Amino acid sequence: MDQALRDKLARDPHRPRYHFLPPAHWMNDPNGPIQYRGEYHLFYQHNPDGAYHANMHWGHAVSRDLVHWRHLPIALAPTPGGPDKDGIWSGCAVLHEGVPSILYTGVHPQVQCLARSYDDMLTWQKYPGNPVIAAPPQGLRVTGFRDPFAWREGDEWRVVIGSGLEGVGGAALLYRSRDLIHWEYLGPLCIGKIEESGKMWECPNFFPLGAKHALAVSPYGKVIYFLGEYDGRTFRPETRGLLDLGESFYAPNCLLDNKGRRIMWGWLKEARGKEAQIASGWSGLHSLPRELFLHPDGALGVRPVTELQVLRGTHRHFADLAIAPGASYLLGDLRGDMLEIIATIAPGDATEFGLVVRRAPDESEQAIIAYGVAERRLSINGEHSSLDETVTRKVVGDILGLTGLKELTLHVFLDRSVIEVYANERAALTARVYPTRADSLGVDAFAVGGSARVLSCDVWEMQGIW
Ligand code: DQQ
Repeated sequence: MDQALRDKLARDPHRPRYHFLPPAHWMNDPNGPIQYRGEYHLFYQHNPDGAYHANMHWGHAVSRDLVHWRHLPIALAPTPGGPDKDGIWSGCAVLHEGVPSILYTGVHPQVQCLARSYDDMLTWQKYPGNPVIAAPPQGLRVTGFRDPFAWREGDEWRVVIGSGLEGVGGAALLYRSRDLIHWEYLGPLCIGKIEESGKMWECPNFFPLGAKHALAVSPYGKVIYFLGEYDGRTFRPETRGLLDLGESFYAPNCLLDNKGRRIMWGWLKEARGKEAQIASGWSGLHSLPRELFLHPDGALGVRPVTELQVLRGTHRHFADLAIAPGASYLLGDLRGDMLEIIATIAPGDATEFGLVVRRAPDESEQAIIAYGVAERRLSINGEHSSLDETVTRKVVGDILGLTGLKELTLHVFLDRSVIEVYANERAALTARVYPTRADSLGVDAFAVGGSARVLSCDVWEMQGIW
Protein backbone atom coordinates (compact mmCIF):
# COMPACT_ATOMS: atom_id res chain seq x y z
CA MET A 1 0.00 0.00 0.00
CA ASP A 2 1.41 3.40 -0.86
CA GLN A 3 1.98 6.05 1.79
CA ALA A 4 -0.69 8.39 0.39
CA LEU A 5 -3.39 5.73 0.85
CA ARG A 6 -2.04 4.81 4.28
CA ASP A 7 -2.26 8.46 5.36
CA LYS A 8 -5.73 8.86 3.91
CA LEU A 9 -7.01 5.81 5.80
CA ALA A 10 -5.40 6.98 9.04
CA ARG A 11 -7.08 10.40 8.72
CA ASP A 12 -10.53 9.06 7.80
CA PRO A 13 -12.91 9.89 10.68
CA HIS A 14 -15.36 7.19 9.53
CA ARG A 15 -12.90 4.30 9.51
CA PRO A 16 -13.58 2.09 12.56
CA ARG A 17 -10.66 1.56 14.92
CA TYR A 18 -11.53 -1.57 16.91
CA HIS A 19 -13.60 -3.57 14.42
CA PHE A 20 -11.93 -6.01 12.06
CA LEU A 21 -11.26 -4.72 8.54
CA PRO A 22 -8.63 -5.24 5.83
CA PRO A 23 -5.56 -3.00 5.48
CA ALA A 24 -7.38 -1.18 2.65
CA HIS A 25 -9.84 -1.63 -0.23
CA TRP A 26 -12.96 -3.82 -0.37
CA MET A 27 -14.25 -6.44 2.06
CA ASN A 28 -17.53 -8.29 2.20
CA ASP A 29 -18.44 -11.70 3.70
CA PRO A 30 -16.46 -13.29 6.53
CA ASN A 31 -15.22 -16.66 5.24
CA GLY A 32 -13.96 -19.83 6.89
CA PRO A 33 -13.46 -18.70 10.49
CA ILE A 34 -11.53 -21.45 12.26
CA GLN A 35 -9.48 -22.00 15.40
CA TYR A 36 -6.13 -23.58 14.62
CA ARG A 37 -3.31 -24.29 17.04
CA GLY A 38 -4.99 -22.06 19.60
CA GLU A 39 -5.31 -19.05 17.31
CA TYR A 40 -8.38 -17.68 15.55
CA HIS A 41 -8.16 -17.33 11.78
CA LEU A 42 -10.51 -15.17 9.79
CA PHE A 43 -10.77 -15.05 6.02
CA TYR A 44 -12.91 -12.64 4.07
CA GLN A 45 -14.13 -11.67 0.62
CA HIS A 46 -11.64 -9.12 -0.58
CA ASN A 47 -10.83 -7.11 -3.67
CA PRO A 48 -7.17 -6.10 -3.24
CA ASP A 49 -7.38 -3.59 -6.11
CA GLY A 50 -9.99 -1.16 -4.89
CA ALA A 51 -12.99 -0.45 -2.68
CA TYR A 52 -15.58 -2.11 -4.92
CA HIS A 53 -16.93 -5.65 -5.33
CA ALA A 54 -14.96 -7.38 -8.09
CA ASN A 55 -12.17 -9.89 -8.56
CA MET A 56 -12.86 -11.68 -5.29
CA HIS A 57 -9.93 -13.05 -3.29
CA TRP A 58 -9.81 -14.47 0.22
CA GLY A 59 -8.06 -12.09 2.61
CA HIS A 60 -6.65 -13.65 5.79
CA ALA A 61 -5.90 -12.55 9.36
CA VAL A 62 -5.06 -14.23 12.66
CA SER A 63 -5.71 -13.42 16.32
CA ARG A 64 -4.78 -14.85 19.70
CA ASP A 65 -7.59 -13.10 21.60
CA LEU A 66 -10.44 -12.46 19.10
CA VAL A 67 -9.72 -8.75 19.51
CA HIS A 68 -6.31 -7.90 18.05
CA TRP A 69 -5.69 -9.13 14.51
CA ARG A 70 -2.58 -9.52 12.41
CA HIS A 71 -2.98 -9.44 8.65
CA LEU A 72 -1.52 -12.39 6.74
CA PRO A 73 -0.87 -12.71 2.99
CA ILE A 74 -3.93 -13.14 0.80
CA ALA A 75 -4.94 -16.81 1.01
CA LEU A 76 -6.65 -17.41 -2.33
CA ALA A 77 -6.68 -15.60 -5.68
CA PRO A 78 -8.47 -16.53 -8.90
CA THR A 79 -6.51 -18.80 -11.27
CA PRO A 80 -6.71 -17.71 -14.93
CA GLY A 81 -8.44 -20.44 -16.91
CA GLY A 82 -9.49 -22.29 -13.74
CA PRO A 83 -12.98 -22.90 -12.33
CA ASP A 84 -12.44 -19.88 -10.04
CA LYS A 85 -11.13 -17.58 -12.80
CA ASP A 86 -13.90 -15.05 -12.13
CA GLY A 87 -13.62 -15.04 -8.37
CA ILE A 88 -13.11 -16.97 -5.17
CA TRP A 89 -16.49 -16.60 -3.51
CA SER A 90 -17.57 -17.49 0.00
CA GLY A 91 -17.02 -20.74 1.87
CA CYS A 92 -15.65 -22.41 4.96
CA ALA A 93 -12.49 -23.87 6.49
CA VAL A 94 -12.14 -27.22 8.29
CA LEU A 95 -9.36 -29.50 9.48
CA HIS A 96 -9.39 -32.80 7.57
CA GLU A 97 -7.01 -35.36 9.11
CA GLY A 98 -5.09 -32.41 10.53
CA VAL A 99 -4.83 -30.61 7.17
CA PRO A 100 -6.39 -27.13 6.99
CA SER A 101 -8.85 -27.28 4.09
CA ILE A 102 -10.98 -24.60 2.48
CA LEU A 103 -14.16 -25.22 0.52
CA TYR A 104 -15.16 -22.22 -1.57
CA THR A 105 -17.28 -21.32 -4.56
CA GLY A 106 -15.64 -20.67 -7.93
CA VAL A 107 -17.55 -18.58 -10.50
CA HIS A 108 -18.83 -18.54 -13.31
CA PRO A 109 -20.64 -20.97 -13.30
CA GLN A 110 -20.94 -21.50 -9.55
CA VAL A 111 -19.03 -24.65 -8.56
CA GLN A 112 -17.46 -25.83 -5.30
CA CYS A 113 -13.67 -26.05 -5.00
CA LEU A 114 -11.12 -27.29 -2.47
CA ALA A 115 -7.80 -25.79 -1.35
CA ARG A 116 -5.43 -27.14 1.31
CA SER A 117 -2.51 -25.82 3.31
CA TYR A 118 0.57 -27.77 4.37
CA ASP A 119 2.42 -24.88 6.02
CA ASP A 120 0.09 -23.83 8.85
CA MET A 121 -2.19 -21.81 6.60
CA LEU A 122 0.42 -19.47 5.15
CA THR A 123 -0.02 -20.72 1.59
CA TRP A 124 -2.79 -22.72 -0.02
CA GLN A 125 -2.73 -25.34 -2.78
CA LYS A 126 -5.79 -25.70 -4.91
CA TYR A 127 -6.88 -29.29 -5.51
CA PRO A 128 -5.85 -30.04 -9.13
CA GLY A 129 -9.14 -31.85 -9.79
CA ASN A 130 -11.28 -28.82 -8.93
CA PRO A 131 -14.20 -28.37 -8.92
CA VAL A 132 -15.13 -31.02 -6.36
CA ILE A 133 -18.85 -30.32 -6.92
CA ALA A 134 -19.18 -29.34 -10.56
CA ALA A 135 -22.90 -28.59 -10.85
CA PRO A 136 -26.12 -28.34 -8.84
CA PRO A 137 -28.03 -31.61 -8.35
CA GLN A 138 -29.53 -32.91 -11.59
CA GLY A 139 -33.12 -32.01 -12.18
CA LEU A 140 -33.15 -29.01 -9.84
CA ARG A 141 -33.76 -25.56 -11.33
CA VAL A 142 -31.75 -23.45 -8.91
CA THR A 143 -31.43 -19.69 -8.35
CA GLY A 144 -27.81 -20.08 -7.23
CA PHE A 145 -25.37 -22.67 -5.93
CA ARG A 146 -22.74 -21.28 -3.60
CA ASP A 147 -21.21 -20.68 -0.16
CA PRO A 148 -20.44 -24.18 1.21
CA PHE A 149 -20.62 -24.56 5.00
CA ALA A 150 -19.18 -27.85 6.34
CA TRP A 151 -19.20 -29.75 9.62
CA ARG A 152 -18.12 -33.14 10.90
CA GLU A 153 -20.86 -35.69 11.53
CA GLY A 154 -19.76 -39.13 12.71
CA ASP A 155 -16.99 -40.25 10.39
CA GLU A 156 -18.01 -38.09 7.44
CA TRP A 157 -18.15 -34.48 6.34
CA ARG A 158 -21.42 -32.75 5.68
CA VAL A 159 -21.81 -29.58 3.69
CA VAL A 160 -24.76 -27.32 3.00
CA ILE A 161 -24.71 -25.16 -0.09
CA GLY A 162 -26.75 -21.98 -0.44
CA SER A 163 -29.35 -22.24 -3.17
CA GLY A 164 -32.97 -21.72 -4.10
CA LEU A 165 -35.53 -23.57 -6.17
CA GLU A 166 -37.02 -21.53 -9.04
CA GLY A 167 -40.54 -20.41 -8.12
CA VAL A 168 -40.42 -22.16 -4.73
CA GLY A 169 -37.96 -20.44 -2.37
CA GLY A 170 -34.49 -20.37 -0.84
CA ALA A 171 -32.88 -23.72 -0.09
CA ALA A 172 -29.90 -25.28 1.68
CA LEU A 173 -28.70 -28.38 -0.19
CA LEU A 174 -27.06 -31.16 1.83
CA TYR A 175 -24.08 -33.30 0.72
CA ARG A 176 -21.72 -35.75 2.37
CA SER A 177 -18.13 -36.83 1.79
CA ARG A 178 -15.36 -38.79 3.50
CA ASP A 179 -12.45 -36.93 1.93
CA LEU A 180 -13.75 -33.45 0.95
CA ILE A 181 -13.18 -34.51 -2.69
CA HIS A 182 -15.96 -36.95 -3.51
CA TRP A 183 -19.39 -35.63 -2.62
CA GLU A 184 -22.79 -37.31 -2.60
CA TYR A 185 -25.98 -35.25 -2.71
CA LEU A 186 -28.36 -36.22 0.11
CA GLY A 187 -31.26 -33.87 -0.69
CA PRO A 188 -32.42 -30.47 0.53
CA LEU A 189 -31.67 -29.87 4.20
CA CYS A 190 -34.38 -27.23 4.22
CA ILE A 191 -36.50 -25.34 1.67
CA GLY A 192 -38.14 -21.99 2.40
CA LYS A 193 -41.14 -20.26 0.92
CA ILE A 194 -40.41 -17.35 -1.45
CA GLU A 195 -42.95 -15.09 0.26
CA GLU A 196 -41.45 -15.73 3.72
CA SER A 197 -37.70 -15.98 3.17
CA GLY A 198 -36.91 -15.05 -0.42
CA LYS A 199 -35.85 -16.88 -3.56
CA MET A 200 -32.19 -17.48 -2.71
CA TRP A 201 -30.40 -18.37 0.52
CA GLU A 202 -26.80 -17.13 0.47
CA CYS A 203 -24.23 -18.19 3.04
CA PRO A 204 -26.14 -20.86 5.00
CA ASN A 205 -24.72 -21.61 8.47
CA PHE A 206 -25.98 -24.77 10.18
CA PHE A 207 -24.98 -25.87 13.68
CA PRO A 208 -26.25 -27.35 16.95
CA LEU A 209 -27.22 -24.77 19.58
CA GLY A 210 -28.22 -26.11 22.99
CA ALA A 211 -30.79 -28.85 22.42
CA LYS A 212 -31.74 -27.42 19.01
CA HIS A 213 -30.18 -26.85 15.62
CA ALA A 214 -29.88 -23.42 14.07
CA LEU A 215 -29.90 -22.53 10.37
CA ALA A 216 -28.96 -18.97 9.39
CA VAL A 217 -29.49 -17.78 5.83
CA SER A 218 -28.83 -14.53 3.97
CA PRO A 219 -31.77 -13.95 1.62
CA TYR A 220 -30.57 -10.65 0.01
CA GLY A 221 -32.20 -8.92 3.00
CA LYS A 222 -31.95 -9.18 6.78
CA VAL A 223 -30.27 -12.40 7.91
CA ILE A 224 -32.86 -14.94 9.11
CA TYR A 225 -32.24 -17.70 11.64
CA PHE A 226 -34.40 -20.73 12.22
CA LEU A 227 -34.29 -22.90 15.34
CA GLY A 228 -35.58 -26.43 15.03
CA GLU A 229 -34.92 -30.15 14.81
CA TYR A 230 -32.38 -31.97 12.61
CA ASP A 231 -32.77 -35.70 11.90
CA GLY A 232 -29.48 -36.18 10.05
CA ARG A 233 -31.03 -35.50 6.64
CA THR A 234 -33.52 -32.68 6.98
CA PHE A 235 -33.99 -29.71 9.25
CA ARG A 236 -37.46 -28.79 10.46
CA PRO A 237 -37.67 -25.14 11.61
CA GLU A 238 -39.83 -24.43 14.65
CA THR A 239 -39.13 -20.75 15.32
CA ARG A 240 -37.47 -17.97 13.39
CA GLY A 241 -36.03 -14.52 13.93
CA LEU A 242 -33.49 -12.01 12.69
CA LEU A 243 -29.80 -12.24 13.54
CA ASP A 244 -29.57 -8.45 13.40
CA LEU A 245 -32.53 -6.09 13.33
CA GLY A 246 -30.77 -3.54 11.10
CA GLU A 247 -29.83 -3.45 7.43
CA SER A 248 -26.03 -3.42 7.69
CA PHE A 249 -25.26 -6.97 8.85
CA TYR A 250 -25.08 -9.63 6.15
CA ALA A 251 -23.59 -12.99 5.08
CA PRO A 252 -22.33 -14.05 8.53
CA ASN A 253 -20.07 -16.99 9.21
CA CYS A 254 -19.23 -18.71 12.50
CA LEU A 255 -17.04 -21.16 14.38
CA LEU A 256 -17.24 -23.29 17.49
CA ASP A 257 -14.23 -22.47 19.66
CA ASN A 258 -12.40 -24.59 22.21
CA LYS A 259 -14.45 -22.98 24.98
CA GLY A 260 -17.60 -24.35 23.37
CA ARG A 261 -18.76 -20.96 22.16
CA ARG A 262 -20.54 -20.46 18.83
CA ILE A 263 -18.96 -17.22 17.61
CA MET A 264 -20.24 -15.34 14.60
CA TRP A 265 -19.09 -12.40 12.49
CA GLY A 266 -21.13 -10.63 9.83
CA TRP A 267 -20.20 -8.24 7.06
CA LEU A 268 -21.16 -4.67 7.97
CA LYS A 269 -22.01 -2.97 4.71
CA GLU A 270 -21.47 0.68 3.94
CA ALA A 271 -24.33 3.16 3.77
CA ARG A 272 -22.29 5.54 1.58
CA GLY A 273 -22.46 5.74 -2.20
CA LYS A 274 -20.14 3.70 -4.40
CA GLU A 275 -18.09 6.74 -5.44
CA ALA A 276 -17.52 7.74 -1.82
CA GLN A 277 -16.35 4.21 -1.00
CA ILE A 278 -13.89 4.12 -3.89
CA ALA A 279 -12.64 7.63 -3.12
CA SER A 280 -12.07 6.77 0.55
CA GLY A 281 -9.95 3.71 -0.33
CA TRP A 282 -11.86 1.24 1.85
CA SER A 283 -15.28 -0.36 2.13
CA GLY A 284 -16.84 -2.82 4.54
CA LEU A 285 -15.83 -4.38 7.85
CA HIS A 286 -16.84 -7.17 10.17
CA SER A 287 -19.19 -6.95 13.11
CA LEU A 288 -17.73 -7.59 16.53
CA PRO A 289 -17.48 -11.32 17.27
CA ARG A 290 -20.89 -12.29 18.63
CA GLU A 291 -21.57 -15.30 20.81
CA LEU A 292 -24.81 -17.10 20.04
CA PHE A 293 -26.52 -19.19 22.70
CA LEU A 294 -29.97 -20.31 23.83
CA HIS A 295 -31.74 -18.64 26.75
CA PRO A 296 -33.53 -20.95 29.23
CA ASP A 297 -36.85 -19.98 27.59
CA GLY A 298 -35.54 -21.34 24.27
CA ALA A 299 -35.00 -17.94 22.62
CA LEU A 300 -31.81 -17.14 20.75
CA GLY A 301 -29.24 -15.22 22.77
CA VAL A 302 -26.59 -12.93 21.31
CA ARG A 303 -23.82 -11.03 23.08
CA PRO A 304 -20.40 -9.62 22.26
CA VAL A 305 -17.52 -11.89 23.34
CA THR A 306 -16.13 -10.91 26.74
CA GLU A 307 -12.58 -10.65 25.35
CA LEU A 308 -13.53 -7.21 24.00
CA GLN A 309 -13.32 -5.88 27.57
CA VAL A 310 -9.54 -5.65 27.18
CA LEU A 311 -10.14 -2.57 25.03
CA ARG A 312 -11.84 -0.70 27.86
CA GLY A 313 -10.09 2.51 28.93
CA THR A 314 -11.35 5.43 31.00
CA HIS A 315 -14.57 4.51 32.77
CA ARG A 316 -17.55 6.60 33.90
CA HIS A 317 -20.49 5.37 35.92
CA PHE A 318 -23.94 6.91 36.32
CA ALA A 319 -26.77 5.54 38.46
CA ASP A 320 -30.39 6.18 39.20
CA LEU A 321 -31.14 9.13 36.96
CA ALA A 322 -34.72 10.09 36.18
CA ILE A 323 -35.25 10.89 32.52
CA ALA A 324 -38.06 13.41 32.22
CA PRO A 325 -39.82 13.57 28.85
CA GLY A 326 -37.74 15.61 26.47
CA ALA A 327 -34.95 16.02 29.06
CA SER A 328 -31.45 16.26 27.73
CA TYR A 329 -27.84 16.50 28.82
CA LEU A 330 -28.44 14.01 31.65
CA LEU A 331 -25.13 12.28 31.09
CA GLY A 332 -23.22 15.53 31.44
CA ASP A 333 -20.22 16.02 29.23
CA LEU A 334 -20.01 12.42 28.05
CA ARG A 335 -18.59 12.41 24.54
CA GLY A 336 -16.97 10.06 22.11
CA ASP A 337 -17.00 8.15 18.84
CA MET A 338 -15.16 5.10 20.24
CA LEU A 339 -17.19 4.10 23.29
CA GLU A 340 -18.73 1.08 24.94
CA ILE A 341 -21.93 1.90 26.83
CA ILE A 342 -23.98 -0.43 29.01
CA ALA A 343 -27.17 1.36 30.02
CA THR A 344 -29.98 -0.33 31.93
CA ILE A 345 -33.17 1.67 31.66
CA ALA A 346 -36.57 1.12 33.27
CA PRO A 347 -39.32 2.32 30.91
CA GLY A 348 -41.56 3.85 33.63
CA ASP A 349 -44.48 5.41 31.78
CA ALA A 350 -42.46 6.48 28.74
CA THR A 351 -43.78 5.39 25.37
CA GLU A 352 -40.30 5.51 23.88
CA PHE A 353 -36.87 5.79 25.47
CA GLY A 354 -33.24 5.14 24.78
CA LEU A 355 -29.93 6.83 24.03
CA VAL A 356 -28.85 9.62 21.75
CA VAL A 357 -25.34 9.25 20.35
CA ARG A 358 -23.07 11.14 17.98
CA ARG A 359 -24.89 14.36 18.86
CA ALA A 360 -23.54 17.74 17.78
CA PRO A 361 -23.81 20.50 20.41
CA ASP A 362 -26.50 22.23 18.34
CA GLU A 363 -28.19 18.85 17.59
CA SER A 364 -27.68 19.35 13.85
CA GLU A 365 -26.37 15.78 13.79
CA GLN A 366 -27.44 12.91 16.04
CA ALA A 367 -28.44 9.25 15.96
CA ILE A 368 -31.15 7.93 18.26
CA ILE A 369 -31.21 4.40 19.66
CA ALA A 370 -34.85 3.97 20.71
CA TYR A 371 -37.18 1.35 22.07
CA GLY A 372 -40.89 1.87 21.34
CA VAL A 373 -42.81 0.24 24.20
CA ALA A 374 -46.17 -0.37 22.50
CA GLU A 375 -44.64 -1.50 19.21
CA ARG A 376 -41.90 -3.49 21.04
CA ARG A 377 -39.57 -2.15 18.40
CA LEU A 378 -35.86 -1.38 18.69
CA SER A 379 -34.55 1.13 16.20
CA ILE A 380 -31.73 3.46 15.33
CA ASN A 381 -32.93 6.68 13.81
CA GLY A 382 -30.17 7.91 11.54
CA GLU A 383 -32.29 10.47 9.67
CA HIS A 384 -30.23 13.29 11.19
CA SER A 385 -27.01 11.38 11.67
CA SER A 386 -25.16 13.34 8.98
CA LEU A 387 -25.33 16.64 7.16
CA ASP A 388 -23.91 14.81 4.15
CA GLU A 389 -26.89 14.31 1.86
CA THR A 390 -25.16 11.65 -0.21
CA VAL A 391 -25.15 9.04 2.59
CA THR A 392 -28.15 6.88 3.47
CA ARG A 393 -29.91 8.40 6.46
CA LYS A 394 -32.90 6.45 7.67
CA VAL A 395 -34.54 4.62 10.54
CA VAL A 396 -33.51 0.98 10.81
CA GLY A 397 -34.80 -1.60 13.26
CA ASP A 398 -37.37 -4.27 13.87
CA ILE A 399 -39.60 -5.90 16.44
CA LEU A 400 -37.56 -6.90 19.47
CA GLY A 401 -40.34 -9.13 20.79
CA LEU A 402 -39.88 -8.58 24.53
CA THR A 403 -43.11 -8.80 26.49
CA GLY A 404 -43.70 -7.35 29.97
CA LEU A 405 -40.40 -5.47 29.73
CA LYS A 406 -39.21 -4.24 33.16
CA GLU A 407 -35.75 -3.09 32.16
CA LEU A 408 -33.89 -2.83 28.93
CA THR A 409 -30.12 -3.13 28.86
CA LEU A 410 -28.66 -1.47 25.82
CA HIS A 411 -25.09 -2.61 25.28
CA VAL A 412 -23.78 -0.19 22.69
CA PHE A 413 -20.51 -0.01 20.79
CA LEU A 414 -19.65 3.19 18.97
CA ASP A 415 -16.73 2.87 16.59
CA ARG A 416 -16.59 5.85 14.24
CA SER A 417 -19.14 5.02 11.49
CA VAL A 418 -20.49 1.96 13.33
CA ILE A 419 -23.24 1.76 15.94
CA GLU A 420 -23.62 -1.81 17.18
CA VAL A 421 -26.30 -2.45 19.81
CA TYR A 422 -27.10 -5.57 21.83
CA ALA A 423 -30.43 -5.51 23.69
CA ASN A 424 -30.98 -7.71 26.76
CA GLU A 425 -28.67 -10.28 25.12
CA ARG A 426 -31.62 -11.16 22.88
CA ALA A 427 -31.13 -9.09 19.76
CA ALA A 428 -28.48 -7.15 17.92
CA LEU A 429 -29.01 -4.02 15.86
CA THR A 430 -26.31 -2.41 13.74
CA ALA A 431 -26.28 0.81 11.75
CA ARG A 432 -23.74 2.87 9.86
CA VAL A 433 -23.57 6.65 10.34
CA TYR A 434 -21.28 9.26 8.81
CA PRO A 435 -21.44 12.48 10.85
CA THR A 436 -19.65 15.37 9.15
CA ARG A 437 -18.88 17.44 12.24
CA ALA A 438 -15.86 16.71 14.40
CA ASP A 439 -17.93 17.62 17.47
CA SER A 440 -20.79 15.17 16.80
CA LEU A 441 -19.76 13.20 19.87
CA GLY A 442 -22.43 13.79 22.51
CA VAL A 443 -24.22 10.96 24.35
CA ASP A 444 -27.46 11.25 26.28
CA ALA A 445 -30.51 9.36 27.52
CA PHE A 446 -34.01 10.38 26.49
CA ALA A 447 -37.65 9.54 27.10
CA VAL A 448 -40.83 10.44 25.22
CA GLY A 449 -44.46 10.44 26.41
CA GLY A 450 -43.56 9.91 30.10
CA SER A 451 -40.58 9.44 32.40
CA ALA A 452 -38.08 6.59 32.31
CA ARG A 453 -35.17 5.89 34.65
CA VAL A 454 -31.53 5.10 34.00
CA LEU A 455 -30.87 2.43 36.64
CA SER A 456 -27.21 2.30 35.75
CA CYS A 457 -24.98 3.38 32.94
CA ASP A 458 -21.34 2.40 32.47
CA VAL A 459 -19.27 3.98 29.76
CA TRP A 460 -15.74 3.18 28.65
CA GLU A 461 -13.52 4.87 26.14
CA MET A 462 -12.36 2.12 23.79
CA GLN A 463 -8.86 1.65 22.50
CA GLY A 464 -8.13 0.99 18.86
CA ILE A 465 -6.71 -2.33 17.70
CA TRP A 466 -4.85 -1.19 14.61
N1 DQQ B 1 -21.01 -12.78 -1.40
C1 DQQ B 1 -20.17 -13.73 -2.06
C2 DQQ B 1 -21.05 -14.87 -2.43
C3 DQQ B 1 -22.16 -14.76 -1.46
C4 DQQ B 1 -22.35 -13.27 -1.35
C5 DQQ B 1 -19.50 -13.08 -3.24
C6 DQQ B 1 -23.06 -12.84 -0.11
O1 DQQ B 1 -20.38 -16.10 -2.34
O2 DQQ B 1 -23.30 -15.44 -1.88
O3 DQQ B 1 -18.64 -12.03 -2.81
O4 DQQ B 1 -22.76 -11.50 0.23
